[in-house]
Amino acid sequence: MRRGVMLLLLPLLLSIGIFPQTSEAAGWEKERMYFIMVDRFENGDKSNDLEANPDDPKAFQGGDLAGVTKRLDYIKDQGFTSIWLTPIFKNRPNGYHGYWTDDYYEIDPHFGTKEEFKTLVKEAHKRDLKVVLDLVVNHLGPNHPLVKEKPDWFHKEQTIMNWNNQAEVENNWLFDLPDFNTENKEVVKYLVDVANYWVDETGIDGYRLDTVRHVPPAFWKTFIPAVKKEHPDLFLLGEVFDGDPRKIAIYSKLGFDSVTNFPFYYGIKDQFARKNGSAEELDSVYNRDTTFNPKAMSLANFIDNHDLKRFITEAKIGGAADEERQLRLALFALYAAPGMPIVYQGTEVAMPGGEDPGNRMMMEFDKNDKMQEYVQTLNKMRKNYPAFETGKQRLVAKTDHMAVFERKVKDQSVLYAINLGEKKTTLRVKASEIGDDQRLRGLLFSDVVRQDGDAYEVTLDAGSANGYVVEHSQVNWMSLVAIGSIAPILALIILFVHRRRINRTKETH
Ligand SMILES: [Ca+2]
Ligand SMILES: [Ca+2]
Repeated sequence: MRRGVMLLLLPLLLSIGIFPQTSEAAGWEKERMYFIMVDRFENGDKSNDLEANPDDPKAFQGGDLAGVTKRLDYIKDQGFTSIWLTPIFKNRPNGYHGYWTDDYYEIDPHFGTKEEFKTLVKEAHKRDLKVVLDLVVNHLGPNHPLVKEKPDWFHKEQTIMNWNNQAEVENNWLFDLPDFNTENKEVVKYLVDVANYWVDETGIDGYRLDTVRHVPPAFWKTFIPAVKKEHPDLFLLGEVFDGDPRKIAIYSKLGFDSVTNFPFYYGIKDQFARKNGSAEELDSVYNRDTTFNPKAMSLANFIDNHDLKRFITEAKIGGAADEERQLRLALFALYAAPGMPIVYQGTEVAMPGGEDPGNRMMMEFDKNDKMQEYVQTLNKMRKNYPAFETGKQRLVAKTDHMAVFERKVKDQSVLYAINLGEKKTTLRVKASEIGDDQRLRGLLFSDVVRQDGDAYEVTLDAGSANGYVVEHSQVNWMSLVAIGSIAPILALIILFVHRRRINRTKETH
């Protein structure tokens, strides 16, 4: 009987909006990306290990495409929607990271074969996981035949010395790596063809373009439309290694769908990787990003990667009271704040690691299942409450170490609160900020905050965080009318069942 009533009520409840529904158009900020360094992830095929040497962290370790395919279910179960792989093309010896291309049209034998890559993409798509490939167009490996065959395809050999001189950053060599002369039209065509080839051949969903600020903007103005002309839905994520939001904005405007948000990264590192940081920093980062960049919502956020010390190690250096707790808080901010979250392999099991190669140790899948569960919860929170994906952000209450933010889309409002301090703290969110007669329902751990006079009191323990969905505390009048209108029907059903029971009772006696 009770189930019958629920079935009757369900379409009604849905139609009057008691359950959250959202329909905001969004792009890749709806993705939750997992970043894989192929050589350091999973050894799925020992026969391609070649000279891999587990004792030398600067040598190949044996990870490969078959290993990634094997772990797709793991990635899916963690709650991610896309993967980004470090470059997989044939590399110069010891190019385990893939950034020293020797052949743009062949897979490095340590990683596997073209067929294995096609299988990876197919299996990822079966699981609704998108695949983004790393591509380097600034430079290639010194052994690439083009270096000798086409000397006019490269800038004059001189290493970048002054990193503040943009002409030098764009036109000089990054260490000993031959720098493409992208002013040469043949070079542009060659690189556009490479990009289109791998999409046509394998069906990948996008590229993460390496060292973007080392390539003149004129190249991107040609490259991006040329690739998008063939593949309009292709996702292009540019790596711009710069903490200045004005510089990030320049590249956003060139047509990348997303650009790495180093200003967000530095904000997190400065305030979360220590004791008693300021959660309000997330407001400053967002305001700076949005002031300069109309595409700020689509920036790619991260708390560490293969070029940076791992977050938990930064927290140790920063003197945090509990490094793992700080990692949880940083991950929470990554998922709650505007921008597409990217998690670097190993961060979900709290792997430590300093500078390269310390930050590139072989993935340890069984290191920390509690942290994995936490990342699953964060992925679910963002998935279930789309305001976390596309909602605009507003600071609604703050004190020294704690802050409460609102994220809002048309028909959904969520809050998130972070306490970076070492004391339990209560913040009063004024009712004028989020409306009267609401209740805040906790998403990470259960908590219901009701209106108290002219405010809502949000309390957090030291070093903790929570997300909240903002809901009406009472059923609104529309719901009452709707429920009222089905009351006679319910009464009839109850009467009917009751009578049948009486009849049955009579029959059995
Ligand atoms: Ca292998
Ligand atoms: Ca260059």
